[in-house]
Amino acid sequence: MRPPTDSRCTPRLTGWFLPLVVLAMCLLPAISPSAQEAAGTNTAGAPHLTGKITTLRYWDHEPFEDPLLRCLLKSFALQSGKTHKLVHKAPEALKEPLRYVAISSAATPFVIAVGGGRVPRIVVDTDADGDLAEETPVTAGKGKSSYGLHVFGPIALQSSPEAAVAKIRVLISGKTLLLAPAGYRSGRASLGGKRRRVALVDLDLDGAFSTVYAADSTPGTAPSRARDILAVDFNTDGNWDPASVDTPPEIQPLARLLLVRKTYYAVSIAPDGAKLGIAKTTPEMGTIDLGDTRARLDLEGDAAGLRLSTDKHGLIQLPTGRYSCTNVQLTDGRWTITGKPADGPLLDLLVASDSPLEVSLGAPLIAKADIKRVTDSLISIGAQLVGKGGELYSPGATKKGRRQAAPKLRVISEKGKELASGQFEYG
Ligand SMILES: [Ca+2]
Ligand SMILES: [Ca+2]
Ligand SMILES: [Ca+2]
Repeated sequence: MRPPTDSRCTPRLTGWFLPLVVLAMCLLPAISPSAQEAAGTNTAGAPHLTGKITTLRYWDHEPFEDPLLRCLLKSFALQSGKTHKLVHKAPEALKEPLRYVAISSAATPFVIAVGGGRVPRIVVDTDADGDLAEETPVTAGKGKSSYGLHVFGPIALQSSPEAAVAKIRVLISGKTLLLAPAGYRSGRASLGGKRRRVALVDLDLDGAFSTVYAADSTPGTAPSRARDILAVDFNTDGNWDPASVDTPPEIQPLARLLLVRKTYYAVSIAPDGAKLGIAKTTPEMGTIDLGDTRARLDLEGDAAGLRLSTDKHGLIQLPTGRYSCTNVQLTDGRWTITGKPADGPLLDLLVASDSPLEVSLGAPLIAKADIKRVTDSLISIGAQLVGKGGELYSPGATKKGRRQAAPKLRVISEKGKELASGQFEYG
């Protein structure tokens, strides 16, 4: 096993300022658990496959040896304790002290218990019934524990008697547990005039590869993240880039449409993921109206994952559906500044065909200091700009594609005397 080396898959604060006091960060790569925590699923079994049909083969991989699974690893903090609220029968075969983690990002939440000892053993509630006494303990794979990581699995899960079986791998390092599907399906499909590698991942671990955005989540809240993944090697470089600049993100939550250049494709998937249908389509369209603001939005939704810019009238045309904005890039043609919606209406946008959806974001931007007390004598100060829609921007702007100097900080007393000063640094 190799340690993680693919920096594109490691969460970064690129474009954000590290606080003046740099806090120790997690040593292991992970998709933020908070971004994956919402529950609820909508398993959309495709009624029939349409368009060109591609056969996808299942590949079993070690998470750190596969670029796609490495990007999808999720990290969880292990909690000490003799019991867990989701467990009514504790594991009998593990030595104390026990540690637990609840995997709430799965279609059905389940618990993993970790036993003490030099080489940890784990018990997974494979049927999510809260009973760990019936489960068989798993020992880390031989010869696969290196760099302080213990690797377990593949372990089969079945979230309900009707559900298909999903397989996971679990990695443990100290107080951190990492989880990934044990494999995924992939093949080559014809898209946008080229044959491109595509992959399907059962990310919510319900055994089906066709789980899309849950359109029935509570209005006004961020939609469910429990959904599967469609990855497309858009730039045909053989890698999966979750945040490519010049192409759509290559790793997207699964949706019913896929946009390649200016063409929409309808995506249909057999629930077992073995067949993928892709057909050109003309979807019903709606409009987002940003008024005077010029911006590029990254959107996730039941219709599609999209990266779209306003036209000269501040309008964005897109398929009707329910979306969540994940990134905003404001621009005036020369300057750009990027931010993320923190909460509020940008997380839940309902686009219909009858009238444009007016969305308020961008200027005026209000400067805000993000102050945290690290110790009694140490304070961490970060800088943020807050937009009209509650979105948070890095104060670092780019001009004609070049990043400008980081801003400075001055701490002033009530009498106007400078007490301290410093320069923010890019992280
Ligand atoms: Ca069980
Ligand atoms: Ca699934
Ligand atoms: Ca690529």
